[in-house]
Amino acid sequence: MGLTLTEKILNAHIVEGKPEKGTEIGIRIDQTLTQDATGTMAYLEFEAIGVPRVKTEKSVAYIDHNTLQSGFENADDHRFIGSIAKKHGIYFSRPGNGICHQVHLERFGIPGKTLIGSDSHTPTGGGLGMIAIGAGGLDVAVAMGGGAYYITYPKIVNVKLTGKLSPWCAAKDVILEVLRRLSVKGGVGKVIEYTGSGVATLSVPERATITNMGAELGATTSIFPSDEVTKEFLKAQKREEVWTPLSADEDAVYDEVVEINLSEIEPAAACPHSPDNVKKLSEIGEMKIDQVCIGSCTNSSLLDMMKVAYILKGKTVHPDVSLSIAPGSKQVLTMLAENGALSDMIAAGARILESACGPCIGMGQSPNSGGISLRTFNRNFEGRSGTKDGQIYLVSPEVAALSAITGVLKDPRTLGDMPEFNLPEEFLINDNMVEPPAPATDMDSVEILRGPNIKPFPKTSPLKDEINCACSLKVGDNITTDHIMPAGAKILPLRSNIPAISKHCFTVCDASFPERAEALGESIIVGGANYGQGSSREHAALAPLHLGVKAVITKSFARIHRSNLINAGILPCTFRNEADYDKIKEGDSLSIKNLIASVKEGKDLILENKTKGESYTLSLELSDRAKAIILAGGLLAYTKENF
Ligand code: MIC
Ligand code: SF4
Repeated sequence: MGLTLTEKILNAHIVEGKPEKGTEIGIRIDQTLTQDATGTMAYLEFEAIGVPRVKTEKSVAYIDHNTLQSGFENADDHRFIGSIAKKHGIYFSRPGNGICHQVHLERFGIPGKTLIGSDSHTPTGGGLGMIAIGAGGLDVAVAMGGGAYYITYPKIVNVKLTGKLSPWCAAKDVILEVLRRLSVKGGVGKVIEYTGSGVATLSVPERATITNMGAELGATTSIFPSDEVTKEFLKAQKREEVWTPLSADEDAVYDEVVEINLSEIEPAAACPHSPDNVKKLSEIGEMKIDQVCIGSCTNSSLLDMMKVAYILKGKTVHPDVSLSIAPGSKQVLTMLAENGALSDMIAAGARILESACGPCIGMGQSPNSGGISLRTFNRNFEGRSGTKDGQIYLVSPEVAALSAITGVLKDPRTLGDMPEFNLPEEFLINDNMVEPPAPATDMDSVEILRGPNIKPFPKTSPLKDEINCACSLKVGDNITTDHIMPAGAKILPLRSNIPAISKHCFTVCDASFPERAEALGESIIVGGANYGQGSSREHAALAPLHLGVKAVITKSFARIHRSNLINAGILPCTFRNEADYDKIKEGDSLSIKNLIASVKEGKDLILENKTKGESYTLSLELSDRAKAIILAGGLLAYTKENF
């Protein structure tokens, strides 16, 4: 029986476990990446593990998220990350060099390699034929130290592409169609593998848009084959030598097949407040808009920007609209400056932002009250833009640009003929903003620069045999990490300070939660289905840990967040009977006994609701390694014991 591309790469990297679906495997990690909002914690954890030099083939630390620097905190974090990278063998992509995923695709990604990154959009690398997975900071720290990364051997979904995109229809519309069909829960436990004759019609940046936003499916990752198109891209990046052809065997067997004819794809938008709330533009109609933001790791490549510049050329941004553009990397921005496209954007009235995440993570450019904002980004969760009642629609760069000048949501097919947009034969290569690490022989002389906002990893302790506490919070389905640990310009500066950031935990849902949890000392959170979807931020586990949360009981969890809870030593339990969810109320007094033996033996837990005088069965499906982590009180303690 033939193999899928996912199986080929995973199997070649397995260091623990067997290639059996649904079982846990440990894989060797070739490359890691971090960004600054998760990076400080990841490097504090790496330091705590105590390995002197990274053991990966390449590890890169990017600064791209917290670049507003409205106080000393972010600048201190940048200096900390720069110095720790230099010491321990990590390449440092300085602020200004671009968004981690865009730069990694351009300069570092290699077909067939494994990459984990402390950012949920790490699967962008799947556009180059990598197995690229988003993970918590602690998992990345362990991988930098040479440890394996553990995942459940995934089911593999084949998205078979045929046909060719019609003019003005985009890769973004393709992934929106996949999201419409599969939903934000549809990818959990799965890898999405793209095949079919349509693949060859898509450039690497277009493929990367699709794999990037596969994160919104909840998928472990997404991957395209490495073919002649990949080779041309790498050649244009002067990296042809890293290319290898990679694809699934003809007779590969998939767990599910989804067929998409690219010729039938139409411009679409993900409507508020979920990336899978997808409608065709024709269904939404030409509604009036207030803001357009173009950029983010999903849509900020040179190709995207050239299309935007073409549409804006000689026009003026509509008087009722504010347009911001953030090209994804220094390479993209420089090339736009050199070929004149940047002038066309500026002349049209675009507000040019630095090459960074910016508005995507609520770092500036929040829309007006109730404002309708079209964004080329990947997430439109409520409040993420910084404006609680902002109405965010996710669209392609083509839709965004044309709407910016017309003032309404506009179908770009009304533009008529589309010129051919091709990637350049040679990209402009200048890696002067990537600092190589100090040679191993000099590492002792590198001083680590630590600002006052950088606080150590929270204390954990081994699992106790009993939990007796109250339910401090009950929430519904599809809670995102933006609900649990909001981002934005005010809170992001606190990413290296868990006690301070914890004061904002869950405040989107309930402003009094942090105080209540702290007063209770210990508590349990109850949630619905797909709890913890979205970002990889381990802060969504570390803040509850700091606030004394011992267990989170839900109908189901999103993958990365569940691992982050285990890594923090918090029990991720699910209801055996989902109807029991309805029986618990906030404030109920809860108790779980015999924890140590139940965890060791993999038995169900009994949750006693003392307020109601009822008991419910909870399942806690843990691999042997996860059991050991939970018993030790988290991955850091476990790693220190076992490394
Ligand atoms: C995001 O898009 O939500 C982020 C910000 O990039 C996060 C990481 C973070 O919270 O720091 C992610 O996607 O993992
Ligand atoms: Fe940055 Fe936004 Fe991409 Fe996250 S989704 S890495 S915040 S650009």
